[in-house]
Amino acid sequence: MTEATTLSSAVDEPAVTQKRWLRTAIPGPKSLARQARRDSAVPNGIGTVLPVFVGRMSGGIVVDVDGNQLVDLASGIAVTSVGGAHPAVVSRVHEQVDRFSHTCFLVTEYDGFVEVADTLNRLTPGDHAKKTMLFTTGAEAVENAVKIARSATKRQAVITFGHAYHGRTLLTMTMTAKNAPYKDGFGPFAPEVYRAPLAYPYRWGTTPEQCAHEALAALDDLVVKQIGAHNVAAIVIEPISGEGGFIVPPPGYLAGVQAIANAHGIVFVADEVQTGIGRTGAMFASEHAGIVPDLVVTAKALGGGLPLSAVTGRAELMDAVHPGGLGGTYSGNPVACAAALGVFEAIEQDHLLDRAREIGELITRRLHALAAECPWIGEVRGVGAMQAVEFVVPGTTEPSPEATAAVAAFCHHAGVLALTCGTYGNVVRMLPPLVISDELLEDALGVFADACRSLS
Ligand code: PLZ
Repeated sequence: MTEATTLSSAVDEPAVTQKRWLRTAIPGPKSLARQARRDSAVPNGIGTVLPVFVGRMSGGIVVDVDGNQLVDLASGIAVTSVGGAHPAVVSRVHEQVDRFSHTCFLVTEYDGFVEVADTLNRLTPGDHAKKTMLFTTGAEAVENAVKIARSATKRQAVITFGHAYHGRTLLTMTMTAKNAPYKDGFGPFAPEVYRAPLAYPYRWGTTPEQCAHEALAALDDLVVKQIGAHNVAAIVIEPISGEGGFIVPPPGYLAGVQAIANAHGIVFVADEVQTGIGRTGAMFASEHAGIVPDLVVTAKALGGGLPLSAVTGRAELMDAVHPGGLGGTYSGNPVACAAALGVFEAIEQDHLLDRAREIGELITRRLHALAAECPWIGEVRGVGAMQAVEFVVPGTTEPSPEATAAVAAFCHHAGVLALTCGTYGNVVRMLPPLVISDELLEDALGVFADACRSLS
């Protein structure tokens, strides 16, 4: 991919040049003209990072309706990891939609569903017997992982962590850590959800080893003393917290969490909705930590832009639910399954796991050099093509959401689509599509560096 400067697609238009290119201010006049209609038709409750309307996506480029070419460092929040219109996804989607778009797997069956399940059973960590159930959204899959764990253990309590994000439905919103904007005013929340502190090395104030040790002691206390281990159905954790700030836990921590779960017959669930399907340079982030979750939750990049999610896990757990206990009208929609098979094909054909690691190395090299000259950068962290910068008030560890917002705005106006995240709103994250070229990435990182230099 690195040598490619243009990418063609099925759209009957010239290929999109893989170059950042601004014709107008961002947002441009055509986006602005659409905004009034959007504002009157769509509620204020849905915020938009960058109010530009998109006309096309190709490789590492998002083309807006004004013809501006933005560098994509978002991938629609870690969804279009193989690009927004990868030929392997596009052709399979076309082929499937020409045949049929839906049957409901609860009514009649189709091959794509079983093929995606088989593939996830093969690719997820561990060589034990596994089964997969498909759903539509990440939140729905997390909810179902909890249902499966409760059904299998006959227990009710669910443990989640500080800085966690698991979705916006009642249960997953309850499991999510941050109040605003996700939970504020939406209570009462679901019962039997407990929260342990997350090992967050940068903010723990000790060595990483001590951080892991103390956070595990707190989890053990919660399980054994506060809830009672025999009441705990599941421990649910993101191997790297996504919305919470791309928090990479210290070595040994995730294995320690798994050990506590295993010791008490608690179902250990990895929420790999943001980290999974190649993002971190391994198919699953769990692999970096050497953990083997009982259940793995995937979504986002799985469907390559079409809504598809999954719970994959130990066959005996998955089969603990009574027939008819799992379902959903759109669960494992055939077009979304076709897209997922295209995603798996693209990852293999384009060597995108290797590419995610290369992207990670390139970004880390540039960001560490930048951190040495920019006092607003508190920490650079991430794994593979999931990298972030935490911004602080210079000379302190006090979060600076202001600097973060300023850097993001600078990038947006220069045509680089970067996202923020973090419990304190002080993290800029980079989630480029894995098909982005080195040249485009270097260009975007140059803009990011200029944005950091403009602080002070
Ligand atoms: N688990 C780890 O990252 C979704 C949220 C966007 P859904 N993250 C993006 C927003 O603000 O709504 C996410 C995640 C992890 C679960 C989910 C939920 O996935 O497909 O959005 O339901």
